[in-house]
Amino acid sequence: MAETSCRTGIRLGFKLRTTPPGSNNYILFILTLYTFRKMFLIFVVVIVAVVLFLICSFIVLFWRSADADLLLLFKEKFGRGPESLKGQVAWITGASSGIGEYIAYELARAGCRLILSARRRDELERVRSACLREAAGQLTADDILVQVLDVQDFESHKSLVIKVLEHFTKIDILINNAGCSQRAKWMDIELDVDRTLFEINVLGPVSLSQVVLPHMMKRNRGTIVIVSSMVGKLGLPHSRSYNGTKSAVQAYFECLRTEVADNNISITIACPGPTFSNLFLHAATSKHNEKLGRAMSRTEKRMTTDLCAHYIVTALANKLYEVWIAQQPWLAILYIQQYIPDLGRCSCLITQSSKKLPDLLRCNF
Ligand SMILES: *[C@@H]1O[C@H](CO)[C@@H](O)[C@H](O)[C@H]1NC(C)=O
Ligand SMILES: CC(=O)N[C@H]1CO[C@H](CO)[C@@H](O)[C@@H]1O
Repeated sequence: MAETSCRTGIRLGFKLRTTPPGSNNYILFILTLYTFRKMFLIFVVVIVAVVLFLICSFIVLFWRSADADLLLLFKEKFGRGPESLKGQVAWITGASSGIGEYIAYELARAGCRLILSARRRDELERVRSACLREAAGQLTADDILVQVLDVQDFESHKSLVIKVLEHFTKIDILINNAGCSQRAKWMDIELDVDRTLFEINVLGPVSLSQVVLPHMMKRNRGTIVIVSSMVGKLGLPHSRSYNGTKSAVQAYFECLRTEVADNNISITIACPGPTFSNLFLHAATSKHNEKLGRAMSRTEKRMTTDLCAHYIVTALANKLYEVWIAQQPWLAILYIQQYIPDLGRCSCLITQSSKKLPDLLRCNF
């Protein structure tokens, strides 16, 4: 080996020494080209570095402010807007406050006719008046129906559907938004609390959807929305029944999706992270029939209710199946947990023992 390269060296040396005297220009040209090539390379490297830097900064800036999954963000920019739903009839449960109330405003602005449902009639009437204002003349009083409904009163659902159909003759969209959160230690929770939350968060939406679906199937169109939660995707301390029910409701409607796709019926499951609402006022604790009764403080790091509602309506307009709506770092945690489950679960952010991020942990969903 060594011998060969040595001989090559001698051969090269010989060649150089035997260059004819008249070829100085030629050598100069090669040298210039060589120098130029070096500069050219440097130039290319600098340009590539600058472009990479710009791309990376853009990604970092974009990612830091991202507050929904990437497909939803894309559709929000380039997909169909809420106005594409104009004229459709949408039924919203839990419409008297929080995310449900703001979904109603978003749909009213889009020109949808609405059925507002919850248990408190006076609150529904307030939302109805606000919807008529938001609609800015697109809707008349007849276009918004207030329908008192208790999701746990399964027996009543069928007759309510008949009443709604008498008024509007069709239901295009059913938004199962009513739900109940929780704050209690796993070990302290009474089984009755699990039962109640299962009825409100799972069986309620299942029962109502089951009586609306025959109508949708007959028309060969329709959309069912489930307002789930980020905890349907990952566990949080102190919310066993809530986490369990949100996880369950997603599975129930995933099964439905597989059965009704041929009927042109789409399912949208929205998983919001921390969002401003009255969730904690009525949230469950460990005791049966006890309410947490806590208001959210304005200083908490949460998404505004109207932005969350806007994303949910965008997801529905674009027929997206599952969307995540959460600010950082929750969005990043969701991505990590979804794609690298073990890394996601060892992240200190979502274990109770984390002392470093107390503010984040005070957040609930
Ligand atoms: C499916 O439903 C959409 C409305 O959600 C409608 O525009 C479309 O025409 C329907 N397609 C068929 C094949 O019925
Ligand atoms: C604490 C807990 O039960 N977390 C679960 C919440 O639901 C998801 C399923 O979507 C599970 O993966 C979590 O373990």
